[in-house]
Amino acid sequence: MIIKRIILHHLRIPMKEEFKTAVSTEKVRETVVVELREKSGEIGWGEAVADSSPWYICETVQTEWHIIKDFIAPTIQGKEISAKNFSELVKRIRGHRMAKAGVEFALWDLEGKLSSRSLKDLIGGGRNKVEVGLSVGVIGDEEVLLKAVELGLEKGYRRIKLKIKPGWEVRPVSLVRKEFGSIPLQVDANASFKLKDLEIFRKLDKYDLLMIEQPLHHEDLLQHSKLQEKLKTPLCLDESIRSFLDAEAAYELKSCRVINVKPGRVGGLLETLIIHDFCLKSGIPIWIGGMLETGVGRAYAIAAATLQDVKYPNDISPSDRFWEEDIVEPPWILRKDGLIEVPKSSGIGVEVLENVLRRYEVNSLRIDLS
Ligand code: OSB
Ligand code: MG
Repeated sequence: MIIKRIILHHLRIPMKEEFKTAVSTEKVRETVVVELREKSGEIGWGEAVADSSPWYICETVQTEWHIIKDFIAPTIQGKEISAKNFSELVKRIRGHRMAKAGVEFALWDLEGKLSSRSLKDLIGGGRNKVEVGLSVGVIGDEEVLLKAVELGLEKGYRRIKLKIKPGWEVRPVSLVRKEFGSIPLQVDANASFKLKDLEIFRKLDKYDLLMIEQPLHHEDLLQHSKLQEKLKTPLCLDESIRSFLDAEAAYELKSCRVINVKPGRVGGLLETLIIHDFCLKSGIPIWIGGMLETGVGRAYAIAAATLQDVKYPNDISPSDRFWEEDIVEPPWILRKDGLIEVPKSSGIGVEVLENVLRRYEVNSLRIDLS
């Protein structure tokens, strides 16, 4: 493929409900939707999933814009490019994995459309439906929390993940266990604790959680290994796994027993496949995380969730959880049994609604490569 034009769309979309983690509160989601025009005229869509602030990871909408415009675009100009050789082409650019993934995703969409194959087929996924869990923000109010969990279970979500932070950890877990019994339950700390908080984790260890996600520093592997050794609950790493090398080191160091793979966080679907194959071989189950993506980003998460080593429900909420109107058609729908169907049609399998996209667009940039 030869890319003739890149169009960046900076979107600002109000959220139906606020989403609060240990480190951030989101009421409006900003994101960069990447549109690629191939020389055949075919269009591919991707999403660079960083937010407006670097609270979760170091990238932001603005750094993605800068890296795509000033480094990725000139690097791919005039080159014969594929979804699988892209990461090699841009490897001189260090880090900035979300920016890279935004473009890489769109290349997979193009490849799918040009060969009439779905994303799932292109990456060798198996399932026709993927399991979905609910990620419940740091709510702070006990009644509101229980209501949110009840509603989630009613809607069919297959597990509940509670966001925790210092001061909101054991209590919400004990409340939910007491009210809802042995439901599949896990927690996510977004790197807000320290090793010296061991007593809190020893308490959490008694609640039969599926896993404790990213308790310690966002770049740490060593301290997680020390914590994992002391707990029977599996630790799951999210922020700390930026690439295959991190996954390999985490395995060797025994820093976790589960990995949350976010295709955007690790630089795209190719790196997702490399991590997947390594984890499968090494006996580390994975699942696919979410970044409050629009329907474009969700397509890639859903494709990744069809892979064989995905052994837990994924953070892939349907379009109507956060969006009044998603930018894709049809929207992603959660079935009553907690599954989302994987599209069979070519590329991302959904259509981008350009009129809706325009409504949320606050900036756009056309980069001609010919
Ligand atoms: O840590 O998993 C996380 C959302 C934004 C940033 C970080 C995280 C999350 C989620 C996923 O918990 C929520 C979703 O996309 O459904
Ligand atoms: Mg997480």
